[in-house]
Amino acid sequence: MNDRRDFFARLASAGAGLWAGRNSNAQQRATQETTPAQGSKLPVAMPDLDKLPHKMVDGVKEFNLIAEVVRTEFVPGRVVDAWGFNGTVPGPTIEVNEGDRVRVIFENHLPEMTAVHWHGFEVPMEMDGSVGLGQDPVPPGGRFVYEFTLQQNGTFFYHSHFAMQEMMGMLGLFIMHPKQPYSPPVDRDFGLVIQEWALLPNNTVPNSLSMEFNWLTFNGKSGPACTPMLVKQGERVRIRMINMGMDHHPIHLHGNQFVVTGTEAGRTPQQLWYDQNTVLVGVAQARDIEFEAKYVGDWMLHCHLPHHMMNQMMSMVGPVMHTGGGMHTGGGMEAGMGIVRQGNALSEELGPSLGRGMGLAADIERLTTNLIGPRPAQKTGHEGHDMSQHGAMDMYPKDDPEKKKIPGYPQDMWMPTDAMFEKPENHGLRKGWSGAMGGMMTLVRVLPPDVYEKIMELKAKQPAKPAAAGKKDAHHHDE
Ligand SMILES: [Cu+2]
Repeated sequence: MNDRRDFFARLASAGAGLWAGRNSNAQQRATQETTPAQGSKLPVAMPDLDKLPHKMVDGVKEFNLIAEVVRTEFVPGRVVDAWGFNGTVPGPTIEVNEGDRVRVIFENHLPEMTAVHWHGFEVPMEMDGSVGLGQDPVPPGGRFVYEFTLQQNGTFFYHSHFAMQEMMGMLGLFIMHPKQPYSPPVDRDFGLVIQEWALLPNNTVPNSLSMEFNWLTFNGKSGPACTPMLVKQGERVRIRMINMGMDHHPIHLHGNQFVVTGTEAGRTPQQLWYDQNTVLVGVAQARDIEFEAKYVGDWMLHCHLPHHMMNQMMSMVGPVMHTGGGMHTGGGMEAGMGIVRQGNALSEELGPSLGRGMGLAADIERLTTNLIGPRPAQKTGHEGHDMSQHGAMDMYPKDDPEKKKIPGYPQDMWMPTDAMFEKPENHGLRKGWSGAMGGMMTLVRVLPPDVYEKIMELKAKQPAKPAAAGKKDAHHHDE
């Protein structure tokens, strides 16, 4: 708690100088203290995700990439059995330079065929990873060697070209640094992989058939579990984002205007840059944004689709009944996809289920409830569960008959869980910060130098994390 108070004291003094003259000394001072090396070889930082190591073999950069089942957690306690690469989902980031000769020794540890498509790469068709057209499928236990020379630069990615496997998570970032450094240079370069998932309650396996998504992730983590991007005031920042899923995501940054400097096809000419604060990252697209981090603060970066700003909560808010029993959310697959055989979409029977169903078996999903007061036993025969005992719903008085009369009430919930997300990168965040974070949401923390250094100190004290099972092979080949 003392740390937190100190932080705010420091923040207040730093802010006073800053806000007195946004274009003056505070910024210049911060710029001079920039630590990372500038230039085209500045490595891309991937919050919550690893890089794939390589070894040099006869002048070729050789990578070992393994497709496999990956057990992961989107937030603490939300266990997911997804498909990824080398022990992570999304897969580790591959980072090379324009002009490099690259060899990827790919192994399939999945129980079915697959291959790796190199999205946007100008490589021979036999190396494109489109099964049937350019190559045979890689069978379970099989292996395939991709090799190409890369004459492009920018933010690219790799993924399985089997649609259902894409929705199981088989995606990774592939950075090609340019021969001629981009201008202006940046001090920070971050990468974010955008994915969405359909996960039924009490089920760890994504439903790859679903048209509805209830978990949204950056680099395999959902807010508030996403590790913030740390920046010192005055630095120039690039954030690269790629999207593979069923939805386009309008990604919005708080407190800062940015320019879009690149797409999935590489660098955008400077004449085409213009100020924005929301950029649509469409399916199969990449967008690079850049900005000067002028203003100290903890700035949200998030998808602005309302349901993408939250985790699995859709069953519990929205048009809820106030009589206590609740209604089914989620019908069968047809209802979940909005197909109505009889009645109409707004009828009492179908209303809450349409567009909310998570597909197969969704009819055993929990009932909606108004969350006020004790809840009667569900019709499924399970013991009634009193949500008011969670303590997270303190915002709502336990019994308030007047409020219950207001149409639509309640909508949002406030569930701060700061203690679950204590890590150096979150040091000094305002109490209750985690209540604001959900779904596809992370932070760009623009820090005064002293707070930045304090966090670096805390990070240095952290024990090294053990490598995941699938990553051991890969680390062998590190230089
Ligand atoms: Cu979105």
